[in-house]
Amino acid sequence: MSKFTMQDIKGVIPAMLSFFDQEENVDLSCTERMVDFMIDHGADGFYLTGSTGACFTMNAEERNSVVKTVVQKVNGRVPVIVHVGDIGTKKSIELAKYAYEAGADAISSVPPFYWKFSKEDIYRYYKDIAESTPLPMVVYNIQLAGLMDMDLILRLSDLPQVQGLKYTARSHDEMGYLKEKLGKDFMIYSGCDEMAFSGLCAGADGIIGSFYNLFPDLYKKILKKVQESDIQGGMKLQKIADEVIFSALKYDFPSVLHGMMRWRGLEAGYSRRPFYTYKAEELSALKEEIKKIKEKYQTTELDIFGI
Ligand code: MN9
Repeated sequence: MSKFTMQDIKGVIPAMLSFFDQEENVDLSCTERMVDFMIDHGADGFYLTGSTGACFTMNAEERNSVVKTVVQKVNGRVPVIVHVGDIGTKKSIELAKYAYEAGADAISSVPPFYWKFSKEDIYRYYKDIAESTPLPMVVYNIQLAGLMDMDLILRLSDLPQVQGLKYTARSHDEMGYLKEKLGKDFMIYSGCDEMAFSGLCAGADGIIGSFYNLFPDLYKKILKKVQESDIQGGMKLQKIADEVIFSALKYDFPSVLHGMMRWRGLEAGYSRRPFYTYKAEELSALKEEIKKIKEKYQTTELDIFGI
């Protein structure tokens, strides 16, 4: 049974990568190491088997093995949200039931995608999954799956189990509006790592994203700046993070993150095809770019990369 309420799920939440070995098997011991690394460096929770976690390259058994391993390793230290999205309500329900039994604190899903589902289909998809377990549901609005409009989001938020929204869109005015309208107990998570600072300023309760695998510590400082109303300090840290992200996004994503985590001294596993796994030398130009960012901002924040 979860000891966290939905309102306890806040702060900096890595959308966890899935870690594979060189033969592309799910690497559960690497996954366990990464759980400790992220918690030790400020992670306030985990978001598992989502798009950053390459969930659509994995079968249900593999997704569940990640969930079980992480929930056990976390051992109640922070809450765990499990993304159960799939194109097939029954498949998602099975993943949701597993997440509940494994001890997750919330479930989440992208809308069904690929075929152009109607708003009514999408509504029913969420309703059916949300009603299949007692866990709260975090709706996930993301361009990759086709952004849902405001009417649909508001309709979904009326479902009692729908208690949060992960909002990976750049229209922060809408995110702020939703927070205002849905109230303090409806949790909103800003999903663009490039806009974490502005997302938090717009009223988001937390941030869920890919780069928090790499430097949750830097984003914890950004969160603190917001809490202290230090606009200049927060903007400076966000700019540093942004320049790193813009440089990293010139490479295959999220594969590049595994390589960058290695710079922090972590054995951070490999990607699964068709995601590419970089050799160290293929990322040397990126390292040079990051050195320049460090010099430009005269910052010690990027010393973590050993540059
Ligand atoms: O919502 C992630 N979105 C996608 C989470 O993967 C599309 C973000 O964390 C981005 O990866 C990040 C980089 O653009 O903001």
